[in-house]
Amino acid sequence: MNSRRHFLGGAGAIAAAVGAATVGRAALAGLPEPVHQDSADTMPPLQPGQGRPYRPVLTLNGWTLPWRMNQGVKEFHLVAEPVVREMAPGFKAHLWGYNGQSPGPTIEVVEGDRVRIFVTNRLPEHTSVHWHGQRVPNGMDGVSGLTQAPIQPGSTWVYEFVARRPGTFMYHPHADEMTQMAMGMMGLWVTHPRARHPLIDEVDRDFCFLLNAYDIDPGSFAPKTSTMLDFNLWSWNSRVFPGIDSLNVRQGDRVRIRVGNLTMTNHPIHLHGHEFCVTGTDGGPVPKAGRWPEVTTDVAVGQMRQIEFIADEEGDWAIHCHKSHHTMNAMGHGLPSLIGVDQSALAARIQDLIPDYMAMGGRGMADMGRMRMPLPDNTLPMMTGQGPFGGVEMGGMFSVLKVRKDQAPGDHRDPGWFSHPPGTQAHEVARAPAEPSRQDAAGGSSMPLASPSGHEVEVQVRKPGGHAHH
Ligand SMILES: [Cu+2]
Repeated sequence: MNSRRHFLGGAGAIAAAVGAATVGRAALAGLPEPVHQDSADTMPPLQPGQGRPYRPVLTLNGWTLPWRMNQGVKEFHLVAEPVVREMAPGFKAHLWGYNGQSPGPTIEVVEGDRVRIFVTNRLPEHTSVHWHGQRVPNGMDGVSGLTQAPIQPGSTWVYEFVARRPGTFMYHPHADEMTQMAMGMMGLWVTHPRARHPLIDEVDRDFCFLLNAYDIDPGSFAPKTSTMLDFNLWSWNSRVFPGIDSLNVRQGDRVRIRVGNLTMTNHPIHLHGHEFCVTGTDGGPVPKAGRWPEVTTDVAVGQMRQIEFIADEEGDWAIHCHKSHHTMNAMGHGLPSLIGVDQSALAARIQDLIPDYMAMGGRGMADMGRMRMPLPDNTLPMMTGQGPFGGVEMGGMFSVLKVRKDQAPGDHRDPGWFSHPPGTQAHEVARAPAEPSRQDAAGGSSMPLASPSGHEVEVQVRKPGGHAHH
C-alpha cells in the first residue's frame, strides 16, 4: 500500500514514470480517506501536526485540506463533485467543487515536500487538475489532452511532485475549463518556505481567498456556463457580501492577504485606512527594490497578488473590489437608469400584471436596498449588508478588515462593530452653513465657446450594461 507500484497496474506503471496516472482498483482501498466539508464558515487555520512546522493560512469562508504522511510523502485526496454552496445566508447555489465545497480546500505544504494528490472524479464529465504556477514535471501539469488523458467520471488518478518553490498558487481543471471554472472548480495552494527567506517575512495574520464569478439568474440555482463577461455574482471564495467573513486582526499585526483571480476580468482590490506593498505574485516573492506602496492593486485574470501591511489603524476598514458593479449582487445588473423618475405609481400598476416587476430607485440604487419588493425564491436582494449605521449598500466582492487593540494574538473571531472614540466620527452639523460663494457660472474669458448654439444640452447618464430607455 505504501509503495508507488501498488497504486498502478500494468500499463499504468509506465505512465507513472512520466506523469499523472490512473489508480488501480486494489490500491483504492489504501487511499487517504477523502475529507468532506459541510460548512461555508471560515475554518480556523489548520496547524501542521506533522512534517516541517509553519504558520498556516486562514482561508476566508474556506478550509485547509488535511493530509497524511506516508513514508515521508504528504498525501491528499481531492474529490471533484457537484456541491451545494451557500453563497450567503439564504442563498444556495448548485456548483461543482471539491470535497463538499466550492472553491475546494486550500492545500498547504512546505518547500521541498514530496506531495501526492489523489483526485477522484465524481462529476458527470471528465476533468483534470492543473497546478497553476508551480514547477512540476511536465506530465504532472494536468492539461487534459496535452500532458495526460482526462480523468473519466468514477475514476481516481494520482499526481506526485516536489513542491519546489515557496509561494501562493492555485489549482483548477484544465479540461472543459469554461464550464468547470464557471461552475466553481478551483482552489488555493500555499507552499511555505522551508526556512527563513530573505523576501518572505513572517506575518501575524495570513489570509487567502480566490476571486470568482457566477451568472445565476435570480430565482434559479445553477450558474449559466456559457457566460463570457456579463456575470452577475462577483464573489470571494464563492461567497458574496454580506456572506463574506471579516478579516479580524490585532492592532500592530503584520498582515498578509493572498488574492488569486480565476474570473474572466480584472479586479482592483482596494483597502481602506492603510497602505500595503505587493510582496509576491504567483511568480514568486517580489524583490524588495521592486515594491512600492499602494492602496489598490489590480489582480488580472489568472494572477495572484500577495499584499502586506502593518494594521496600525484601529477601526472597521472596508476592503473591496473597486469596480462598483462588482459590489452589487444579482438584482443590480442590467437595469435601465431611472434616476429622476418617480415610478411608485407606475411600478404598482405593472406589478398587477407582472408580480415580480421591480423598478430601479428613482433617486439611485440605494432605494433598492429599502424597497420591500417581492423577490423570487433563492435570490439575494442586491445590497443587503447592514452595518451599525444602516445599509452598507454593498454586495458581492466586499468585506471588512477589523483592527482592534484588544484582539488576542491568533484570535480570528469577529470582535463586532468598532466603537469610535468621541470626536473621531463624521456627523451632521447642527446648523446649515451660509450659502457658499460660487465662481461665476458663465465661465472665464480664457475659454469662451467657439460658436454659442443658443440652447443647452442635457444628457442622461446610463448605467453600463443597462438598456436604452428613452
Ligand atoms: Cu471586481
